[in-house]
Amino acid sequence: MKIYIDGQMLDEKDAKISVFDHGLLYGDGVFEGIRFYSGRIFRLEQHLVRLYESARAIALTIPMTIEEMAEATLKTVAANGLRDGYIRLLVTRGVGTLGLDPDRCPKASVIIIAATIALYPRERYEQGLTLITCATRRPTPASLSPRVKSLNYLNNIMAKIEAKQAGCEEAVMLNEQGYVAECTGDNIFVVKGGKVTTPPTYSGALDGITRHAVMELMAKLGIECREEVMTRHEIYTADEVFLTGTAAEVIAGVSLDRRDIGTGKPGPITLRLVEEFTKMANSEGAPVPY
Ligand code: PXG
Repeated sequence: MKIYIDGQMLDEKDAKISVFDHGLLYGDGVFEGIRFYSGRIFRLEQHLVRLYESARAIALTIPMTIEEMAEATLKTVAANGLRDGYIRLLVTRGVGTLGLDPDRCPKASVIIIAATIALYPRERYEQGLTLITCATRRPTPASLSPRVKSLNYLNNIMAKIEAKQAGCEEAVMLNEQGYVAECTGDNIFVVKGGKVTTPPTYSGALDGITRHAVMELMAKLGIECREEVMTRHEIYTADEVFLTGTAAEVIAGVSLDRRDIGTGKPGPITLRLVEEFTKMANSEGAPVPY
């Protein structure tokens, strides 16, 4: 595997970062997870815009332009000869001293990994995921905005641990007020009476790229979708629930807190969107220069 670090394409065994990198010492940095399908990177520009916005929000200067970043990302995929897979792109604050001060880190580091990912086994896409509500809340925007895709994912990891300890696959995370925000690495959608709702970003949801793509698909298919503040009640009483995320793609949620959602099986709107998303993902994107 070839990994991009700060302008160099390195073998996996040589792809190392300093123990003084503030990305490691403090989780000081931002990242993206991006998929590519059939030799094209899906929504590359949207991912990079979000990356640069996350960086801007934490006052981190990325030492290359967005165009240079796009080129480096495409080249990393090409160098690995992969046609379908997953990119992890990180920008860390860089090497600094043992102290919080980011001004002691003269240059941010850029790391690009192109690999493959399988979050869930195939049968989960047919049977759906079991969900629990976790006690860990989405952080309030009064601390770090939940819109920043930062290298500190401990909150989400704590939520994932809760889900797994409860014997479930995913956790529904509420915000401080108790409204539904999202899952640990996915946005959430609820279907009722043929209409779809999803929490707005101000409920604590990340502005997901897959969320946007699926909303576009629904508009095209004539399925009404609205952003609405919601509680767990809407999930308990839904006909269908589905999650969207780069890694998970589109996947059904079939129970919450051991209560079946609808029939307890993936519903027709979810299955239709899974199918349409696969088509969309395989028919657009920035071509990789192999
Ligand atoms: N919410 C959160 C908190 C996320 O981290 C999404 C929603 C979905 O957004 P996109 O743009 O990917 O549609 C994410 C995505 C994983 C994993 O293993 C997922 C994410 C990051 C790291 C790992 O599922 N981010």
